[in-house]
Amino acid sequence: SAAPSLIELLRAQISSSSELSFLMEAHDGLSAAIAERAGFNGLWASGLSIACSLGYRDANEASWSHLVEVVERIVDSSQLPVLVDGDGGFGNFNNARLLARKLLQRGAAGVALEDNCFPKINSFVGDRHPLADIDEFSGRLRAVKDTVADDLVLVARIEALIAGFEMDEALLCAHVYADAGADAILIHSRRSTADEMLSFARAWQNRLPLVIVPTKYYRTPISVYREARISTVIWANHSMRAAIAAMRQVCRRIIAEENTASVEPNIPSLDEVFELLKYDELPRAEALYLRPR
Ligand code: SPV
Ligand code: MG
Repeated sequence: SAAPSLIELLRAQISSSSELSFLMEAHDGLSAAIAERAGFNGLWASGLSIACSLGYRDANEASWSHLVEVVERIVDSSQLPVLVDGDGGFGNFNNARLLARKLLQRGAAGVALEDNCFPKINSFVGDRHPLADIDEFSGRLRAVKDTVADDLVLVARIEALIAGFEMDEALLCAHVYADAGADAILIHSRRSTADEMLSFARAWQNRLPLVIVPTKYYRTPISVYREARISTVIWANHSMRAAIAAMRQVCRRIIAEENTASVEPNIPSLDEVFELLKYDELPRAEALYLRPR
């Protein structure tokens, strides 16, 4: 039988609550290739990390078309399924379904939509986060579902706990979004412990698979998520943050030493760069296609 498609791979990862899956952040083709080589089985096209790599703030400063362009590079640079951070869908139901259709055309395997208003701001910035009306947001989900059907995994992301609402509100949203056709629920929390997320998981009882983003509660051992039957963990921004640290270090050294001799042993050689991006394929293709017949 044919190899499973990227959408089938992502659906299998997200829908299994018996095996925990991991999605690694990618923000460009290079970070996607590195995550794949490291052994990850799926990618998270992070809005924060993509914005950051472009020099934008995670506040819908990059347009939907810009996001789609970056996603194409991420999809092209690995063989992995890509779950795209679609923010709130860049507007109302119409913008959301347009985004989903474009992401599908560019080879994404899934999209996560969050229940906030345009323009959004990153969940960890400030403390006032206006939420979308629950019915209006459900309309966005239904419009996406009617547009892409089962060709894209649809993750509904709940920002109620981020916005300071009680657990009951978050659960109500999750049930309404499940009814609207979501394939999985992403429950977001800004707490430094997993307690809030775990009490949601207990009450939710896996009506749909749960996706989590333990950026702030990173001290929690992974066994806790397995016991709670979480389906998917997203490492949302760590390659981007690692790149900042590495680039800072190399810049500081070069400016101080006016020479690159001491940084050279600590950075990948150009040959490693060429290997990562498969330059060796080119002479093989040349032998096939440049040779006179
Ligand atoms: C992202 O990676 O852009 C996310 C996760 O949406 S968070 O930054 O936690 O909102
Ligand atoms: Mg985001």
